[in-house]
Amino acid sequence: MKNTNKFKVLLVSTCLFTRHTYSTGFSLAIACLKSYAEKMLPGRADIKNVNFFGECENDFRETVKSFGPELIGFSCYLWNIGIVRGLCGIVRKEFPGVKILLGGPEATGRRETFLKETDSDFLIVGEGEDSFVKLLSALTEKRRPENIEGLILPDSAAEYALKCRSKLLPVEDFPFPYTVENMGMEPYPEMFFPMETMRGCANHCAYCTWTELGQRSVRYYSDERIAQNLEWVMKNAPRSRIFVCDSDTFANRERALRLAPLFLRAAEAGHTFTFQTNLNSWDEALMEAYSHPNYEFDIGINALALRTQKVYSREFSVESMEKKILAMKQKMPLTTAFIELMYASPGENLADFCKAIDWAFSQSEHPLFFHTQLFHGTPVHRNADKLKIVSNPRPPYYILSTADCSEEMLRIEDIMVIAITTWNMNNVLKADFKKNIAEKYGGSYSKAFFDIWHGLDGRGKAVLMDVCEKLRKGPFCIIHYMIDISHGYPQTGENICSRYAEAVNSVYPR
Ligand code: B12
Repeated sequence: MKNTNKFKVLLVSTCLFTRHTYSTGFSLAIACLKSYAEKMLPGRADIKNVNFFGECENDFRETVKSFGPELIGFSCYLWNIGIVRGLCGIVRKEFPGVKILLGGPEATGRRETFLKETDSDFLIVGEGEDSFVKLLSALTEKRRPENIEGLILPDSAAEYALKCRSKLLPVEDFPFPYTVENMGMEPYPEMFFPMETMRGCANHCAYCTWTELGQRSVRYYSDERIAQNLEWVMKNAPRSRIFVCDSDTFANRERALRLAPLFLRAAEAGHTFTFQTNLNSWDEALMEAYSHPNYEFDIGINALALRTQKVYSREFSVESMEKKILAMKQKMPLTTAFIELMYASPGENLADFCKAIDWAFSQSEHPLFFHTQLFHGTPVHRNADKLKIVSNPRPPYYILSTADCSEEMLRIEDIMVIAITTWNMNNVLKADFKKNIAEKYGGSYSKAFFDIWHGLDGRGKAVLMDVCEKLRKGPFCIIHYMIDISHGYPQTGENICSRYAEAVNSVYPR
């Protein structure tokens, strides 16, 4: 029988909707927190994990009423902070005795401002395991949680809140997270399945939330643990898409080579994998080991303009990248590789952007373009005034203008990536589009776009601008649209993605 005297904690993950590509499954973050807390404080807390999708206020109320938590922890990312704010309001009004804890990248970036805005009790920055256990330990002993690394309280000094960091634990301390209770849902075939093989990141990119947190200390899970994770997924969630949540699984080449047979076994069993990498450590041996039609690589190139690379602290040689991409095509002909470029970045003007778009298409059939977002807590955010960056204060925090690009120019860049990606992936239009680009525009996608754009009448331009504005505003935003379209999601039908695609295709000159 359940011990009703235990301290009850509800951990909540929310997501606005389930998208088509990379549709969200469960939150690995709260699964990790619950499993670690139960290992460290056995029998002391009753922790329940829930994942809500879409409108969830009523389901949330019902869950709080039936479970009766004393503490509710919200996992905060840029895609859910609007929802989290609303749910915090419900807790304050309808469940006044319940304490609120915030954590995750968005809480980390916004810190005490977010704690105060939501009238919450506790905020944990960075990796949450250590601070969460120490907080629970204090609360279950009815002590005031004090001197806990990574924990911000409403009365914490501003200077402390700014500098505060969580303690990074060795990953061997983390127990196996995949159980129905930890995941907060039953696994099912072909689900989206997040899995990490490491923590931390060796890079120091100035636009990333994690840069300031000492997460450069990269820590790797053991090969045995990764094998155990994969076995579990193969058995319980057959053919699922395993999204490898690492900063770069291939940064350590020797390890990646060693792990290759484990991933291959799961790929052969029908799983598809998404990996993130920046190609720095790739060589032919690695390419041969990871050549499989069920692998997808998201290759973060980020920025071609040297001035932007400097602002981002992410410099690389374009020439060496080209060599690696060419070798990948030869050694991994059936593997999908998405080249990912950021645009609307400081240091990049419209001409640089056109060059980047043309370069990306010279390298890849379907590159992906990310409108740069200004995340709270990042060096770029702190230097925004100096860099003359104006951004939307609301998520997804798109940069609206820079010293190098006016608002109008950045809007045109958005329209350009939306239109080019849509036409390039459309089954009916793509042959004509590509033929024209090769024959009339010397292979330049940007020239082709501007020619089409200038030839459009007022109505045609208005259609593209309307799609662009709606996607800028979200919640289904440019990046979601781009990812779905680039993955070949059908461009006709009754859903938001295909409705936008139909509008964009309707203006293509035939
Ligand atoms: C997996 C993933 C996704 C998945 C989501 C899967 C899911 N079900 O959650 C997919 C592919 C859908 C996705 C998409 C996007 N993502 Co994403 N994604 C990641 C990724 C790679 C891993 C996240 C993860 O699960 N890590 C493993 C867990 C264990 O770590 P964690 O999430 O950080 O959680 C720890 C702490 O944050 C903290 N914590 C978290 N929640 C809570 C709650 C409490 C109460 C406490 C105390 C602590 C706590 O403790 C946890 C354990 O240590 C991260 C990058 C990274 N390596 O972290 C980006 C990241 C989360 N994504 C990001 C972004 C921006 C996006 C996109 C908008 C696209 C883009 N521009 O890149 C889209 C849009 C998503 C949407 N729904 O609209 C940003 C978020 C920035 C922010 N401020 O919120 C990140 C951080 C990448 C980055 N550096 O820019 N993403």
